Amino acid sequence: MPTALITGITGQDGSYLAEYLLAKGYRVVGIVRRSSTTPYDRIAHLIDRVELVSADLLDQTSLMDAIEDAKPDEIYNLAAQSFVATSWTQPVLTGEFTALGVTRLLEAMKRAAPKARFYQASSSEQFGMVRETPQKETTPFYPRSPYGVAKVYAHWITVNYRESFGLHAVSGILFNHESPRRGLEFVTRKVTDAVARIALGMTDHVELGNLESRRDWGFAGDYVDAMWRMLQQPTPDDYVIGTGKTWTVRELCEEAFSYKGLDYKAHVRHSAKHVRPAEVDLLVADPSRAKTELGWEPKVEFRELIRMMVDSDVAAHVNTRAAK
Ligand code: NAP
Ligand code: G4F
Repeated sequence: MPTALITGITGQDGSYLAEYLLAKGYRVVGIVRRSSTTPYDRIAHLIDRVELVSADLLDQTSLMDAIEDAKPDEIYNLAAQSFVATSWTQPVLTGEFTALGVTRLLEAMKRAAPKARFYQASSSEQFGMVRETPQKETTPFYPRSPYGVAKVYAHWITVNYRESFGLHAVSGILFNHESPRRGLEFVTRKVTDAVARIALGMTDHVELGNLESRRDWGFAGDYVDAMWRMLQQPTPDDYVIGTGKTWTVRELCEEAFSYKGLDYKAHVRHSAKHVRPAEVDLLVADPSRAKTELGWEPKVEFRELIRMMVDSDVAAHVNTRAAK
């Protein structure tokens, strides 16, 4: 039974990856950081089947201990300060978690499990002000936020440890991926949750920023399969993962509101509070290399994804009401 160590197991991707690897027969060890509460909502259904260890990307010793104890065959580094907007208000902390945290983890792996395979969660935010469209593995990076800058560092330190020390370390450059487990601050979930609350009469509007930016949105459940496939390759390399289609935030609103028979124009208000100091205007992947070499393709398309999220948010609010 192979062992996988997942940082960020309590996050959106970590929960889907843990499910996926358990179904493949892995022993799954997840790193959680100490908290006065136990915010394990996304993995509550898996809690008896995974092992949790306490460690933090800010703390070198705890990472060394976690790797020494777990003895992983595969390490998936999904932990990060992952919300782009927060990276302007907490730029130093974002750099510590999202950039230097990766060096700490690679250093721990080099010393405690040099034969393990390492996955780094790179991001399409690294393409930022895009140099070509669609974006592929060779497209130059031009990050537009402290988060994007931190991810570029994390990407290159992963390449560097591969080339310097022969570690089997790869980066998946993943475009936006969403699900009913997406954090409420990200725009897809913010919109689907608002549609649910408006449809149930709990509120009448939602405040958004820029409606014209374009994203390549896929389903998180499909993307964790790509992570695993990358680590099974005989030679470590980096891959772009996305759908190859792009939608504006405005089109996201149209789709989500019209699904419940609503007109987004009557419910979406502009708020300068949600406009970013620098924007990433257009992201769209060229995932052809992943298709050819990994045999990976997305299964859930945009409309199905948004409807799945609206349905889930409606059900959650109905259940909460019933429980009161
Ligand atoms: P997420 O839901 O925000 O989850 C982030 C995880 O990181 C949480 O489990 C969080 O733990 C953990 N974490 C944060 N700081 C930590 C620290 N100092 N030490 C240990 N754990 C820490 O993010 P996601 O959407 O699942 O994304 C997973 C990874 O993929 C992230 O690295 C993200 O930047 C990257 N990525 C995401 C997308 C996307 O569209 N989702 C696209 C490209 C790349 P707590 O629960 O304790 O907060
Ligand atoms: O949903 P978002 O916050 O995601 P963003 O910034 O694209 O980042 C996500 O995807 C990255 C991959 O490219 C990941 F690396 C990262 O960790 C994260 O998962 O914003 C999407 C777009 C932006 O253009 C933003 O300006 O939506 C626009 N937007 C407009 N109004 C808004 C809002 N975004 C948020 N979060 N909230 C708004 O009110």
